[in-house]
Amino acid sequence: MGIKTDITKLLGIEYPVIQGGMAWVAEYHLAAAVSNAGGLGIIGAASAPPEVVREQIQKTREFTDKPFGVNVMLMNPNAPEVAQVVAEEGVKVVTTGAGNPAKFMELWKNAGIKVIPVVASVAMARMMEKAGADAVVAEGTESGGHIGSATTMTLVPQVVDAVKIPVIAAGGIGDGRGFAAAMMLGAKAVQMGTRFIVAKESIVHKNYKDRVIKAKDIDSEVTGRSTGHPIRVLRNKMTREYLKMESEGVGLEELEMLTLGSLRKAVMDGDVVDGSLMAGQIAGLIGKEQTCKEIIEEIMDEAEKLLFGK
Ligand code: TUI
Repeated sequence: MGIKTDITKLLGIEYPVIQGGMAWVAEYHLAAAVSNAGGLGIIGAASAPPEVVREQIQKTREFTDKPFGVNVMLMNPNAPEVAQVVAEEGVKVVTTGAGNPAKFMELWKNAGIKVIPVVASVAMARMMEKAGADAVVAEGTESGGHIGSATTMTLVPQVVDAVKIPVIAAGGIGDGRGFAAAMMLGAKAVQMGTRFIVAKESIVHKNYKDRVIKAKDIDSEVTGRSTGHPIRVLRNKMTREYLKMESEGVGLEELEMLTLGSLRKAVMDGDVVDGSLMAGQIAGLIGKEQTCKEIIEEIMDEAEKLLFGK
């Protein structure tokens, strides 16, 4: 049966589990697999050119007839064109990250799209509700990639109290216990990224998956705090060099040279030495590769036992 919430109803999905819009990782194989498993698969547009995003949407449709979404990364200079493609293609759901999507809200609402901004603060959640968002993802600093500063434990209940629209919890959730805890904080669904990096259907290079699987609780590091773009990644040679340069006050441009293309290197080439291994703090809990169906069903079974004593 599964747990039905305002979010399963809003999105027409079976389980209240949404996949994170991870750059390079969240492409059509993963998105279609998550949607086919009853969650909401997401294509991460990241820095991809608009026509590549269109192709990804069309590919996803070949592999699933279930709802799926696109994450629009707002720091991408191409975001306006990507926003347009998403509207033209009649995508059902958009999530956004790393910025304020207010300027695209009218375009998306007119196209009948459900808009779910990812926020890292109560103020941004309130602003998004006013702008017409259908729900928000409250993402804690435990997450991988670009992060805010509040923890999931503190952010989620404060956002729940501040807005009337449904809240989706993200950051540090990787199993049924995390799911159940999110429900206790008032969330109506969870968004997970790190656990889906190691999905069988994820195209991420084996070396990267192995680093996630072997990661311990304190193996992540935050680079870029001094640049205003903090990014959580697993520790390696790249992070050691980056953090050293940051502490020496090296400029933004030189730092960006170090990370430029480094996520692609990690995901596609399996370069776990110089690559950027974005992952959340929950990586330490994740122990094996499983299909998206196995991941979602395991989490839902565990959560139902905890929440309803089944
Ligand atoms: O967006 C994410 N996670 C990401 S995006 C990404 S790609 C990237 N690469 C290099 C530099 C920057 C990004 C990797 N991981 N998560 C959602 C998220 N959004 N976390 C925090 C925020 C956020 C931050 C500020 C949302 C809104 C916001 O508003 C600022 C403003 O006022 O515009």
